[in-house]
Amino acid sequence: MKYDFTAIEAKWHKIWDEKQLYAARTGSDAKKFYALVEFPYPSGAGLHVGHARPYTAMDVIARKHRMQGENVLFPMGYDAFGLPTENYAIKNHIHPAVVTKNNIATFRGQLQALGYSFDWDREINTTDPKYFKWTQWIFLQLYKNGLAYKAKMPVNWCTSCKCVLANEEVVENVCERCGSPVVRKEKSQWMLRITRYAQRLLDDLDDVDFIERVKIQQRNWIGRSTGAEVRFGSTFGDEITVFTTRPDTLFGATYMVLSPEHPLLERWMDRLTNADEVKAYQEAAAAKSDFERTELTKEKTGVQLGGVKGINPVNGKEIPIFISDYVLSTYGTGAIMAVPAHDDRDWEFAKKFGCEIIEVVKGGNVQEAAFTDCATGVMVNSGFLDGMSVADAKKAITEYLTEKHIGEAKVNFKLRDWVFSRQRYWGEPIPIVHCPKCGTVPLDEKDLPLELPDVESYEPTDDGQSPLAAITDWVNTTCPCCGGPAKRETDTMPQWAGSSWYYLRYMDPHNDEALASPEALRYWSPVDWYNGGMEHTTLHLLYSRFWHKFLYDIGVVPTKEPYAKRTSHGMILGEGGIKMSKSRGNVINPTDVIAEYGADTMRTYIIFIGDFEKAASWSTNAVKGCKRFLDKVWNLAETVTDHETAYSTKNESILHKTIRKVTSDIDALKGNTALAALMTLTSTLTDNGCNAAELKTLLQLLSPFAPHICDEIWQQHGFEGICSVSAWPAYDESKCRDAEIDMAVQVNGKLRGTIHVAADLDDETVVQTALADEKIARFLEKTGGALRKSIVVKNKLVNLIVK
Ligand code: ANZ
Ligand code: ZN
Repeated sequence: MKYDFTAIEAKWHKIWDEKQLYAARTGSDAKKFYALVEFPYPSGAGLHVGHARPYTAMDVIARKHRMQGENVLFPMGYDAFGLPTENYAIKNHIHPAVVTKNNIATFRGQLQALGYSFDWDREINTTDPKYFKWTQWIFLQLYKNGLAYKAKMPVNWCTSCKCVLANEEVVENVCERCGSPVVRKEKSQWMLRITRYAQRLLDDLDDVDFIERVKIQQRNWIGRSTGAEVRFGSTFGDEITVFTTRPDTLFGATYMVLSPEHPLLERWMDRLTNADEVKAYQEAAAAKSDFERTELTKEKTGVQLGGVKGINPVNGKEIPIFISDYVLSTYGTGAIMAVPAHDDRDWEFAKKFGCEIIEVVKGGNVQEAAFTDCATGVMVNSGFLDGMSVADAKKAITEYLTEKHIGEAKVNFKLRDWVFSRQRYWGEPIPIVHCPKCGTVPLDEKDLPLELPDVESYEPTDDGQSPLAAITDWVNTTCPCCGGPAKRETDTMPQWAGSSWYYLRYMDPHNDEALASPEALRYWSPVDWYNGGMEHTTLHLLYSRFWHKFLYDIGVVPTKEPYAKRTSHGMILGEGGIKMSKSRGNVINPTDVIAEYGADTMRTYIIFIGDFEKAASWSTNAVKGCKRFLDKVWNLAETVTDHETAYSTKNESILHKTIRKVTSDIDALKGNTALAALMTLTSTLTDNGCNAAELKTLLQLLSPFAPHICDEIWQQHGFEGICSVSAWPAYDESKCRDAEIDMAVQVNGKLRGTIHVAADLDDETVVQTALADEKIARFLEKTGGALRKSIVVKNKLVNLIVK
């Protein structure tokens, strides 16, 4: 019979579905295993091979754990709100809901064609009102707990999406999504206080099994800095508080810098002798992004404030004050003491503006370059700190500042609050009403979900208003508090909202009373293994850890962390190692591969392609190689006609060894080497002959990778049950030893005997065994020759040259 993968795959999809073969059972006594992959954004382009890699890898793991008797939850859904759908809808005059529905249908079809063992009964869609009811409910809890607030602040504005972006969405000054330039705009925004969780988000990384590069990226993003706040005086009387990580260098502060947005400037403006110049500089700075402003290579700019001086609190020295855009308003206090001798940026600025450079840590030549080493230097020109190490000086000065009430120790985080509103249509409406009498009023929970109105046009406006603002019927409402006329909030939530808690919904997706029942949450939490893209490390992964911790604090979820383990995959590149892109025309569509070679080949190949964590490039030749491998399995099965229940002695050792290897490789994300071992096993069984027991084991080991063909062959041979839910084969460590073989022993090229040794034995041991053999030893004694040289042909013969 021919290996008709198309018919076989269709047949088994139907059987798996009818039998609900991969359904997860909440409350089961079996050990639970929750395997999660990042749900896709259902774009118009359909599923691509970049999805297939992590999905297949996790499916292999889920299938193996299921065969090991665990109660596996492996769910799938769609993260369907967002700009690309909305932009497509605008261009083609189709409602985003319709676009979403069509795209989801395409994705679902592709995912099913790949044969993933998802529990389809738990499928979710973030744009479903039954789902986003709970996204809105979480927002209300955040609001009631003081973690959601509205604030006017400078935000990142994408000139093309006409929408604000979170810091996490701005990459090198352009919009992460569309690549257009990002500018700064002062706007009133909904914010989430993720900063309140900064320390816990950092500390609890110690308790989870995330790959190291994920932990490092999150730690850097959270960016904890320890130092001190110091209150300087000024000749205008006002205090200027600065944040510094180097309070030890206080005696070396020769000027100060305020950010162009610093609130003191407005207060001082009338008294400054160069107010016009200062105002012009402020305007220029406002047009730049943080990225442009802090770029290290860029030339420093600034303006000295005329008519005012700062006063260093430790020595009473009057020093100039500048404004410069290299000081950000959003970090620390928005003001710094500048120590050009020991800070690179300050040094550059001082050279350009002719500021004094005073060395306070000995060790370099501070007129030539800033000396920034704090491990070796000794304090100088610093009064009572002189002679101390930097570390000791930090402690001493911080104590001094505290005692004199001019400063104190301070911890700062780089992490900023999360800008949570978007001026677009296709997102969750924020469930808030603005009442002229009562102010900001949250909707009643019983009025959730607050659905989007049906509209004709959802084009964004240039004035930065959400398209919802134009739908007066929807906007005008009554205040839940006083019953008077009020207006709805018209901004919507960002794409990241729905994905911040979706893993909880899978635990109990049809619940109308709660986001999930306490029993389901207790049973399934935490996610045992979550694989996803590195690009989400400081976005989705961090946001969802934040929401989870909040839900833990209000008693909704039972664990502090959502995910016990996090891994990440490398990218799939086009043939020849270049990035796949539409413009290059080298995008591989999994559907085409499935049509030509079958889903089992596609799955096998995407795992065989290389180290899971590293980038790998597509090779059509290697796809064909994987197809030939499955053909070989198919052909091998046709040779098996017996009903043996035990392995033959010939194949016993390789079978046990392969079980051992595949069992550990799958959980180590080394599916590629597991498959290599299965290819070797298939060849060996083909050469040696294969019995029914041996075929069964081969099929079970291969089943997580290529489940359709294995279920089919299993059924054709009348083996009991269904292969993909049969019990994972066990191995016996004692039988994993190497097979034994006979080797010919020659003396000076003539056959003189044979030895029985373990296969693949090292040359030296082979020679020693040959010399020790009774017959050979007697022969050598008789001829009286001494060994001069030996030649070993692996697993075949050893030739002893004697004289
Ligand atoms: C004096 C000093 C001397 C500093 C020295 C450094 C070296 P991190 O590690 O990033 O926290 N700084 C403080 N607030 C700033 C702001 N809003 N914009 C730009 N720079 C700011 O760095 C903290 C250091 O960055 C602070 O310590 C301050 O310069 C500067 F030898 O104070 B330092
Ligand atoms: Zn009211």
